[in-house]
Amino acid sequence: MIKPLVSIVMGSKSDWDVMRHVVVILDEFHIAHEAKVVSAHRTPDLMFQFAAEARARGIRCIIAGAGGAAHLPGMIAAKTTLPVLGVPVNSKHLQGLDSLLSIVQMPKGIPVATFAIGEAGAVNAGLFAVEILAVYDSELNEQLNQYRQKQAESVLTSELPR
Ligand code: RP5
Repeated sequence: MIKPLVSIVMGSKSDWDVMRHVVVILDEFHIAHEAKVVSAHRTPDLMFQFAAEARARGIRCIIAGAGGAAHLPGMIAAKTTLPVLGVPVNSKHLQGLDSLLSIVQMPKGIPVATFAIGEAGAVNAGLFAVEILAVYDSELNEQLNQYRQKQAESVLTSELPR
């Protein structure tokens, strides 16, 4: 079995609807990945073990999505020096603003790269992970250029309804 390079974790199965967009991006770039539920407050011991062992397993970066009091990305970042990319998941009562602030307002010393709330954040976190891996991989970088080229073409050929 191919060893995953990117680990996608989320606080609950209910985050999958947002986090599945990360998987779509990583699949598109053929990046080996894994996805699992790891909860900061419901399974704290698992979270610590996961974060502490990730680097030795060959993981290069972790994408962590959570909603509400979203401490998962920050707590994982506290236990590893791998880059942690945080995705704020839309929440029921505060539409993800709580998630965003919980993830982005990390006190100094332990960084978490924070993305937009919901699907846009999940897609961009996936693309950012590809960019991290492409720093020393010119073939992957070429794929990123092609992705952007396709995106530009779709804007340039878009037609508005009359
Ligand atoms: C967080 O609480 C999860 O990341 C999720 O976004 C939120 C709600 O979880 P469930 O009650 O749906 O399991 O831990």
